[in-house]
Amino acid sequence: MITHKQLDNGFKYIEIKNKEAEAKIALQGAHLFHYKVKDKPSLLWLSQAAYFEEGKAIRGGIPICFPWFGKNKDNPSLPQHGFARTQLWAVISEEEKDDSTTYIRLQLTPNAHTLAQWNYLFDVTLDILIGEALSIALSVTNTDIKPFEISTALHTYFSVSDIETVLIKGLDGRNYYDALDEKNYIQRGDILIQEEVDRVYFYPSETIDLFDGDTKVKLQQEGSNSLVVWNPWIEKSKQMNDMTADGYRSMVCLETSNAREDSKVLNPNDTYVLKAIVQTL
Ligand code: TA6
Repeated sequence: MITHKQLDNGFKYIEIKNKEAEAKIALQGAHLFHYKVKDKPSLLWLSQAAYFEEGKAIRGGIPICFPWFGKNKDNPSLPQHGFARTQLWAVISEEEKDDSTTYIRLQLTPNAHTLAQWNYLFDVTLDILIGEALSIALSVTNTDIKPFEISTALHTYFSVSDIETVLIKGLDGRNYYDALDEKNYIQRGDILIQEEVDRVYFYPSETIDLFDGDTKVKLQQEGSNSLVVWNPWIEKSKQMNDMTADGYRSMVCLETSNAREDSKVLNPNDTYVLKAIVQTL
């Protein structure tokens, strides 16, 4: 079942329920903020203090970062992670493919606001498949007559039972950029998080595994040569109005991206696809 809903403040979202899974997608940002497979815990983390308001990104789920990830290189005063997550997207397709798979396609095209921040013509779509697995694919086409450079992310917040006991596999031996001290390192072994972490890993395995007790979450990436790992920990959380004091303990971001050196230049008519498939095993 696909239902279009609205909060009292006018904030619009789509609710999806099928035999295998349920999900919620906000039209602002094409933001998937809930996904749960039957008899399994919610896969995505959502802050208890998240805003559901026009112009504010939702803290949790899968924010879409486009056309830049992090700070804008040329103008750091522009909004972090680009405008896609606070723009209203259009639903251009919705279909119940079978009783356990639902498909939604959303689209973002330029308007006065996007052109004022980034003077390029583009066609961006997000294809979401809700079923036993979650598939999410961001397609960017350059519809301009000049090339442009993009850096994007599916900034996925995973829900975990206790951050300090979680293990992330698939990054051993990879180079990473540490945004906290702005230096480069090589990862040795699997990742255990017991402090603030904000890193961009390059050339990760195609499959990243997140171990949380008996639960294993498998993340497969396509079109991505970088993966961001982030947890704000205690002090950074205090600086965010949409994080509760202990919210950081139940989340970790594993962000399928093309960040930093992995950014892409698209010539006119080029299309770039960034995709993540996630499944709880
Ligand atoms: O992906 C990691 C990161 O870039 C961090 O540096 C942190 O700022 C985070 O994203 C969240 O950004 P936001 O703009 O949503 O507060």
